[in-house]
Amino acid sequence: MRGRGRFITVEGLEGAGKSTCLAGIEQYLRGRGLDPVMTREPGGTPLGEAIRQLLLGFDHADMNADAETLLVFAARAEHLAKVIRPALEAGRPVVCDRFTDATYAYQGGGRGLGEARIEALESWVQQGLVPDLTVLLDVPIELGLARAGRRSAPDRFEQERLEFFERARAMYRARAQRMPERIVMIDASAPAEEVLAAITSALGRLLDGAG
Ligand code: Z5A
Repeated sequence: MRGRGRFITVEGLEGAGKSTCLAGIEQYLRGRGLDPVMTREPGGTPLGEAIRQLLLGFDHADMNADAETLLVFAARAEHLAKVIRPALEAGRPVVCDRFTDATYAYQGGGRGLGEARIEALESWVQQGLVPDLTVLLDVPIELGLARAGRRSAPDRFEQERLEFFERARAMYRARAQRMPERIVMIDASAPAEEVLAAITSALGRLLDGAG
């Protein structure tokens, strides 16, 4: 019988290069004979995608930070039940573009909610399931914003002030320092090929049982 699949998450501020790296991660895993489920948060299910619209759009632009956090976890509960757990139990790797570290960064750090309430929701919703590997693409805020700014109109998070992203980045980095066995922080200001090489090397360690 196959074992449980590996759960891999990719994190970073906007413009860090997550979308760019996800294609390379999928290609690497397929090259290793695996059949990964590629998904994202908020989203990944019809309900999750509807919640994503609420979170990123401007219809409820002034939503309360607790409400925002609960919406993120509502989408996550559905995602875990319908997509993530079934795939892991079937032995497939799951690669998720953002997960709970983003909640710590954006709601805990950015919105100033702190970690305790997020820990409580994490333990309720995830029941002990945490990623096996988290790739944190770390970029200076201005560089990430400049890269992202080349594209479309900003969403509700992208139009936040610089200090919001500074707090989010500080939370991401603090968590990476505290959990080096799970979170691999990569300097994402490097050229894309170098970033991908660092990611595949971390994936190789995970799959070969050394990480
Ligand atoms: N959110 C939250 O608040 N709480 C939560 O719990 C969760 C999420 C899960 C949506 O996330 C928002 O949800 C997010 C936080 C919130 N908002 N913010 N900010 P998202 O992941 O969907 O959106 P995003 O962070 O805005 O993603 P993004 O802007 O698409 O960033 P990216 O995927 O990291 O960047 P990219 O598209 O790969 O790259 C951007 C550009 O840079 C592109 O033109 C690339 O060609 C270029 N690029 C990428 N890498 C490089 C390198 N290495 N060198 C040069 N150029 C590069």
